[in-house]
Amino acid sequence: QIQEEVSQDLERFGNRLLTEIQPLAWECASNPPVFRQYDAWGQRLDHIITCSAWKRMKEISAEEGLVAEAYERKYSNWSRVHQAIKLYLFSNFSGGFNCPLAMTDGAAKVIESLGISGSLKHAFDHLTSRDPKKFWTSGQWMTERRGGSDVADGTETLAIKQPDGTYHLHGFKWFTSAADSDVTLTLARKADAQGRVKQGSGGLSLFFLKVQDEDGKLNNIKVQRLKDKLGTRQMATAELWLDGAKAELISAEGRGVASISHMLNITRIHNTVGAVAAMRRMISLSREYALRRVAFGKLLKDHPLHMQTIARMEVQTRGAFLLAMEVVRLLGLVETNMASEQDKLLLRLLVPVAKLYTGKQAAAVVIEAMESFGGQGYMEDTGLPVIVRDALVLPIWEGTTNILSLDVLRSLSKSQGQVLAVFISTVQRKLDSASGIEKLGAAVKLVREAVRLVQSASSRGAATMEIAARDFSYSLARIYAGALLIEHAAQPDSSSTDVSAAQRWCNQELCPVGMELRNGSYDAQEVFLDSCLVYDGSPVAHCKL
Ligand code: UCC
Repeated sequence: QIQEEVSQDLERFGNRLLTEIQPLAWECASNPPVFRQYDAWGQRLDHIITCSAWKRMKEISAEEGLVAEAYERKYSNWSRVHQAIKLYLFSNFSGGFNCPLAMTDGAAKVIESLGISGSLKHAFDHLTSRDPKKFWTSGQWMTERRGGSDVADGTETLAIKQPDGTYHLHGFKWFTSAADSDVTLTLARKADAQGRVKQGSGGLSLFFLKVQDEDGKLNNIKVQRLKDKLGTRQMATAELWLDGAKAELISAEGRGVASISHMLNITRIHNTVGAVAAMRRMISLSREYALRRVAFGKLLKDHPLHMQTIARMEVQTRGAFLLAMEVVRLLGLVETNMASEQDKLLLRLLVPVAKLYTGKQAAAVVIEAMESFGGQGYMEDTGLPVIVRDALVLPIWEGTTNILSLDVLRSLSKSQGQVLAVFISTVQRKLDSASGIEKLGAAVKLVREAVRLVQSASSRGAATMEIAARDFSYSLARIYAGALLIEHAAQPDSSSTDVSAAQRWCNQELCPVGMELRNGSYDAQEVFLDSCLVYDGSPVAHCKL
């Protein structure tokens, strides 16, 4: 019953994407936002002007419940999967509107995690509304000049308490994406009566603010300029001065990072879904092209080397898709109180793993797929460069690969290794589902060996683990996706291509951290050599120069 209802909704949405939404996406790409700082008479305006198609995307997002779906929970724990599939379909046709949706979902999640009360109830209702007139989007103003990664030390914005209990924020936000949003969450340091602030993570609190008042006047915010970005140009990212912006403290004092991490985890999941969507879209186009394009006397599809190239991308995309959906499945369980403690731990680990791995995969796959069109792939009027540019932000936005690798280690140390224990037992269970299936035997063996290696790697000291963090995280991603592909291929109704995808995935190096440990890559001498290689000599000598 549910499956039928959801399938019908997805089919209807798919048709809407092709007929109504795709042309809007083109319009968004051709009419990026414009910043008008002054009027003809030199009066400050600070208007970010967006095109009508962008505004329509907001209405459509509400109508389709692209955020609401996750909070109405009509399908209980499966609502998140339904939402994720709709976002997966929407992503490449959204004209960049998937970015504000990610942050809006994240803001709703933060409010839900804090308990939906008082004025936040009002905001939550708007953020999760299906009514286009009522629907609000949210920003996430976290990055300041001193750091997008090192938020704890990089945040300088001050919050000064007012007699009415609200705060005035003063500071400069360096990247504020979807700057035309209705509301935002932001971090700031609360000043005491003497104007002193606490430095570091413990000095940061989380604030909620409306970007404009009822008359459309900015909330003591000045727009310095719009960012000139490589991609996501349909969406306004701005530099903003907060010059006494009125805000509400919504977290416990000093718990800003922990509170906003709920938002980060949601936006990282959106990032993962967007990464898989970009890969799938490029492969679909590439596959179509191979059916039509003739070279050297035959269609591209009849050139084995060309098919091998696309097949390799296909295997990557299938692994990424299952990883993304597994994360979403776990999120759905946690949000409906149906998750075990193990599910919660697994989700904590897999969010950064999936985000960092699929972001890198997407960047590689979209470039490879662009190449499969030859010179045409490089031409703007094919629309392909937009997909490529937009995908290149995926490894950067919401935490770079190395920062997320460190987050993987954070999840390990905070849980005293429990996340890894659950990871391993879950992988083993998935592999067990394929026991006795001969054609999957070799793949199962390879994953089991990789699990043994990654477990042994995890027992290294903190200093080694920090240097190994990226390889360790890649190993987790490859092992988990391998187990998912095997589990999928072990289903009674699986196809031969499901089996082949599992086999091929597992034939890659599944545990790079084990390999690099054998190579001694994390030894002190190698680490010193890294710097020497980077600076072509001793790093000390370089400094003297
Ligand atoms: O700048 C950016 C934009 C670039 C491009 C923009 C244009 C294009 C846009 C296109 C859109 C499509 S993006 C940059 C975004 N920045 C980030 O994502 C932040 C990256 N940095 C981190 O994630 C760091 O790891 C921090 C900020 C979380 C580290 O902060 P701390 O304060 O040093 O970390 P702590 O002390 O380890 O954690 C503080 C608390 C702890 O909880 P308690 O106190 O209870 O022990 C942690 O367990 O926060 C908790 N925590 C988390 N909990 C930290 N991270 C998490 C987490 N992921 N999940 C749960």
